[in-house]
Amino acid sequence: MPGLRKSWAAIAALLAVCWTAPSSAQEVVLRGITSFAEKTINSRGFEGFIEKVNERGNGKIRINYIGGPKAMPPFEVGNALKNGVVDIANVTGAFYTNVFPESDAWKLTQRPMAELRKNGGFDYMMGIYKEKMNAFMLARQFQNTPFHIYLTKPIDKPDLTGLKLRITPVYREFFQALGATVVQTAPGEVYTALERGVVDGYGWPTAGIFDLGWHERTKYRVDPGFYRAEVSVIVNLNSWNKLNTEQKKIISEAAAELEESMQKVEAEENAGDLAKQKAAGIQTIEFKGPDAEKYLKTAYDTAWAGIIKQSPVHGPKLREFFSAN
Ligand code: 173
Repeated sequence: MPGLRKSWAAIAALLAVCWTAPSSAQEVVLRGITSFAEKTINSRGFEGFIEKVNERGNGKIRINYIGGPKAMPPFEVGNALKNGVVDIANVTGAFYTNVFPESDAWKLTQRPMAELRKNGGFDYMMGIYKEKMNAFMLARQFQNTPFHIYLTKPIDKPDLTGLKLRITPVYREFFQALGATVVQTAPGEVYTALERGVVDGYGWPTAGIFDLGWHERTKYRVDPGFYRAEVSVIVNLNSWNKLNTEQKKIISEAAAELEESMQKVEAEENAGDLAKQKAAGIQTIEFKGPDAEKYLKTAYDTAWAGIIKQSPVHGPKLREFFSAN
């Protein structure tokens, strides 16, 4: 039966083509994770970046988006990236101070990333990333968004005595210096802590409290905001070094576009959320004049003291690079 033999041969040939297709195309797949809930403000930039890479990657490179805190607890993302359990991560320094304490210093930048990339500050920090995390930063998404104290009870001066606040390493020294009792939780536990009255408030950036329903349990926002939130795309160095020039270019370009485009996005998100907070009945407690000055000075001085205490060599150098004149 020559006809049948011929069609078997055709199927075999087709199978052979299919079989060899993936390896001949040499598509590299990177595992990507976010430390913030999927589709919320701090993950959306990363999700857009992945879409871009996957569109342009076109059989050469792809990011397999594993997801958010349901897939991996936020405070474990740093170690997972260091060990190559994931290749690329969307995360903030405060979530991996267990890998290296200086990571939390990004919140203290008072110069734009574009300037830090030129003045040596970025490279200095990348030296620490390489040594302690086997990683480097592709893009910082947020750089002009301050943090605030959000409360369920009012205060009338910069004094948190008698209040218990939810923190991450971002806020620890500052809130304690103002007299608060603190309890560290991942963002995913904040709603329940507020609901049960376990905490009287929490630290968080200007935007994002609506994403997780916290506005329902929040009565006051304290102004002025302090520090500058940092959420970045970080990549494992071994994973990066395995990429060819073209694959690196696709990722680097998408990352540069992300860092650049987020500046407009974050300004819009912040203005939008401030208006929404007002409409939701969240009152502003605003410190002015000497109170505001003292509040901000305490914020920066206590945080730098904490970093320098943990890292006596790098801490003072980072302070020089990151601080305003
Ligand atoms: O409050 C937090 O969970 C936190 O540290 C953080 C950092 C950057 C952006 C958003 C939240």
